[in-house]
Amino acid sequence: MSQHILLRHRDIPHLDRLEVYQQHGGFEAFRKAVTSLQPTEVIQVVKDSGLRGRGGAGFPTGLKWSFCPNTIWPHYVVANADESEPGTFKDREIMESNPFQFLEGLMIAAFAIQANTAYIYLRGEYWHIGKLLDQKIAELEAAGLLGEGLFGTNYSLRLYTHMGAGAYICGEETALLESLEGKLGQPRLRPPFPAVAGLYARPTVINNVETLANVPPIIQNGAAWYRDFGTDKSPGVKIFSLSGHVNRPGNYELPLGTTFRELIYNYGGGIPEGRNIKAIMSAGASSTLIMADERALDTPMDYESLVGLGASLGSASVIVLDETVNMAWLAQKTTHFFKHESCGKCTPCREGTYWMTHILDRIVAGKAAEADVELLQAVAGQMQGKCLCALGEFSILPVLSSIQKFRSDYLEKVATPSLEVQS
Ligand code: L3W
Repeated sequence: MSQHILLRHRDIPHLDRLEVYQQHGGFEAFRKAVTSLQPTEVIQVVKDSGLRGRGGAGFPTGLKWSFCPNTIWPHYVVANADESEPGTFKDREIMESNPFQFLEGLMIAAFAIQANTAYIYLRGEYWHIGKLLDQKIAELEAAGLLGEGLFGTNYSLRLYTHMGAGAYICGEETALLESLEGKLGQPRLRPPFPAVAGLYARPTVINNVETLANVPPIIQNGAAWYRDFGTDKSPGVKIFSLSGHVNRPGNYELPLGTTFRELIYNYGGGIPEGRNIKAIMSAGASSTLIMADERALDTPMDYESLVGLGASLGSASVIVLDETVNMAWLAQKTTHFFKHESCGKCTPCREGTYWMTHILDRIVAGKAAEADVELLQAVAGQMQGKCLCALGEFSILPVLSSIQKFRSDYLEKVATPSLEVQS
């Protein structure tokens, strides 16, 4: 897009400086919300805009905010900045280069649910961003945009950053809350959802960084303006993190509903050395592999259309795989990742990722029999629907889809059709 809504720093130099951000309308939306709108009105605008969660699940943002009961206090907002999905690197760019837009969105969310305290939970590897945000928060306090009695009203707000320790599972919202409370980062059973019993068992809204960065322009320009972008059911813009076998990897802010073909060939410059595309992962490692045929390439990337391919948009980390990739090898890589990141709390995920890794290691090493492919499929199938959180459920997606769609890649690796070679 020629003019960005989220990656505005690409159009406006030094947007990470408070005075520059304010010269370009910064914090007018927050001021407008606090001084002239009721919290319920803010929630209604966000609901009307159709904004959906950009962290993976696509849950309607305004609806999530409206779930916080007004009978239990205090309320909290937590920004999920634990960006850990392989192939996802969009929140990093927002926080590094357009930090005030994200912070303003967080502040508006806090006002909307009348929270006086909000936290930013960052993955451990983003320590430099934690320091940067601490500086920006101090600048906002000095400028009177954060603190007590904002704009002469009785609304007060404080922001705090909190560093994780580099565990993927802490991107799962309830594991994040456990970690933020100082406990081991392991998921809680839901329900209750955090909107009712979250941080310290109080109503808590947890939103991804990109979701929050959408909020100031929505409040400033209105819900109808936002709906001019994207599709009817998936309005707005999305940052697609494009990586893998493309000539120009990177973050691309595009309307939801842009096709894979446009992203990969027009923006990403196509596949290196003119090779053929073989598969696409649309949601990082947590993806069902999409066979990159003509139909798939012309599929709009939004929350609805990918379902037709048996896949999902997730956080829109689009990984492109060309014809040189063996999909059994790919499944081995993703499974090793999930095994390493499994928190161990639930047995299906802890044991399942362990055994899938072993079988895949054998297959990729050429030491397996064809029956091992069936065994792998059976292990993955036994995990399905039985894990405590999405991590375990997602770990089987590349495995099952690669067996289903790229079985010949497995057969290429299978040394002998005899079970005797199993170790
Ligand atoms: C109240 C109900 N709240 C659902 C809320 C829920 C959550 C959101 C989505 O994430 C994806 C996956 C991962 N009352 C509610 C309700 N909610 N029903 O809506 O919930 P759900 O269950 O559809 O998805 P999920 O399991 O929370 C699955 C990705 O999210 N994920 C997130 C990672 C995000 C980051 C990040 O933002 N930096 O790391 C991890 O599992 O990939 O696509 O808020 O509470 N009846």
